[in-house]
Amino acid sequence: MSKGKLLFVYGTLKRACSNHHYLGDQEFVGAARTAPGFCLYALDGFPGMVAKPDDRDGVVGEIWSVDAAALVRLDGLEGLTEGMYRREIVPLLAPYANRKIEGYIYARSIQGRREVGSAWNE
Ligand code: PCA
Repeated sequence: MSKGKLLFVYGTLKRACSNHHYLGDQEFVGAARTAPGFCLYALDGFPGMVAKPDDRDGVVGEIWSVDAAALVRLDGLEGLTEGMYRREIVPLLAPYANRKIEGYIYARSIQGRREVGSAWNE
């Protein structure tokens, strides 16, 4: 039984990462990777995914099925109303291609931040 909306997570919300308890009672669907054109930057103990036109590898993460209440908590955590992240459709590779699944795109400047490539493992 699906909880609701599918969400792509790539950072602290992943299993074994620091904010994963926000997804604790939600449903894991599977591992996923974005289409090429995205990369991660290290922010203050968490990553930000941004578009990078010449990227070839994409970003790895997980698909979770989340209910409406959890999504409200996650949007609060990710600072959507403060303009920290935007929740947007992220193009993913198979088996999630063309599924209109959203993830959190970093919405502030990455100037001076360290690029960490495809995977967040901190
Ligand atoms: N949390 C969200 C966005 C970045 C972060 O650390 C995630 O895991 O997808």
